[in-house]
Amino acid sequence: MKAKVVCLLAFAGLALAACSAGEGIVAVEDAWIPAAPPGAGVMAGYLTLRNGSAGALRCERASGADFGAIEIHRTLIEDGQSRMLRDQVIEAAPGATASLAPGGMHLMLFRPQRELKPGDTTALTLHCGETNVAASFRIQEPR
Ligand SMILES: [Cu+2]
Repeated sequence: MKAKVVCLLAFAGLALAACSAGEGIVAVEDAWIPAAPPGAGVMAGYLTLRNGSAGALRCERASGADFGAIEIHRTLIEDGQSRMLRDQVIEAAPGATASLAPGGMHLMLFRPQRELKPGDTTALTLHCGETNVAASFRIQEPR
């Protein structure tokens, strides 16, 4: 059984995360959330997950105190129509990178519990089997 690893990242955009000894580095880069109009019931979260560890990462769940619920979605364009698939899994083989970006996979962040303005940050955790990956997401103007 692999030990539980908690990775902490102080600021979005930093490349390094601190992990417990004996595990490789799992790093979150470019973790951001497009700003939404005040009162919006849902926001989206994006990040790049770099798996420098020896084991595959498979993240099936995410959590964060600033949201009522979080799902992992994938946007699909079919016949010019955009729709979202739920219950997606973020996967990264050892040495590989998973990207969540506009138009593809994203964290769907329901019911913000406080107003999140550009420049604010919010802490989210990806739950990847025995590994929890925590990252600070920065609220930014939409790209
Ligand atoms: Cu979605």
